[in-house]
Amino acid sequence: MDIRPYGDTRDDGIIQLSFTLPLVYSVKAPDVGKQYVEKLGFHDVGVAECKAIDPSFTFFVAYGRTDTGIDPDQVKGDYLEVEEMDYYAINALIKDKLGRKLTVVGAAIESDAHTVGIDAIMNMKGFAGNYGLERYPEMNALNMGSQIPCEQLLKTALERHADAILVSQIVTQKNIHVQHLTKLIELLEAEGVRERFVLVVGGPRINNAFAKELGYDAGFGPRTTPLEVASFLAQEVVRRGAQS
Ligand code: B12
Repeated sequence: MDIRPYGDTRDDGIIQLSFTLPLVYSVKAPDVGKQYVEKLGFHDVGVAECKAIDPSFTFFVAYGRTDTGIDPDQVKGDYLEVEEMDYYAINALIKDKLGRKLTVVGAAIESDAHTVGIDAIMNMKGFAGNYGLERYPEMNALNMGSQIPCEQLLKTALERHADAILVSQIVTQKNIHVQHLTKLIELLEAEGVRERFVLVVGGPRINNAFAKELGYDAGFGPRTTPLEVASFLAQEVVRRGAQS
């Protein structure tokens, strides 16, 4: 069954939009914004905000009604549904079911210099009110930082007998992330060690379906929290341990 946006009453189809036009502000500007939103197919359009943000740009907040709906049941994809646990339950699961510490190494690989994403997940201080993986007493977590060649990441993962490798890829210009992520998979396969690791990639333009296509076990996108990642790792490593 189709659903439509909720603005004032159920299914009224009202959406709020914000956008900037390369337009010098004038008394005509609100009408330019309104007619633009109408051209997008909205009706009953109102312009709530219209302001110069620069001598040659105008910013708008508008609302309008759409007749378009969507049936959520028709939306299919390869989504990762992590059963989120709390910090104490994750540590207890590892201790009781794995019987040893869970080892994880992480890095932003190759030319990618962005550290904040991998830090958010791994650093002791954590992110979004969650502790990072380094804080977990039942985890041995090593954050190698950024611009780490795939060879060095793999060498460290092997030396530390890691259960999981975490890769961050932020820059996606000209699909550079695909090249980097494929390089790591090819290296793991060439060394015959792909199956030893739970292989996870994250970044603002990563999703689970894309990660799976490239041969990774899971992909995490924007706004990922350390708890989601820690829950996934604990459950997946324990599950694999039970199978072997
Ligand atoms: C800070 C920053 C930098 C800093 C990085 C400093 C540092 N120490 O990290 C500096 C100035 C060095 C930089 C450089 C560049 N940057 Co920059 N940068 C940013 C910026 C402003 C913020 C990124 C950030 O810290 N986000 C906050 C973190 C918490 O979010 P996140 O990375 O998405 O991480 C979350 C999730 O994605 C996920 N996640 C991320 N990694 C992982 C890993 C795992 C395993 C898991 C599970 C989850 C996970 O969890 C995190 C928490 O929720 C963004 C724009 C933006 N607003 O996002 C541009 C941005 C990422 N940069 C960009 C670019 C182009 C560059 C440069 C190429 C610019 C240039 N021409 O020189 C260089 C690249 C250098 C290089 N070799 O990599 C582009 C990327 C565009 C693209 N699609 O490729 C962006 C989007 C800016 C833009 N709009 O153009 N940048």
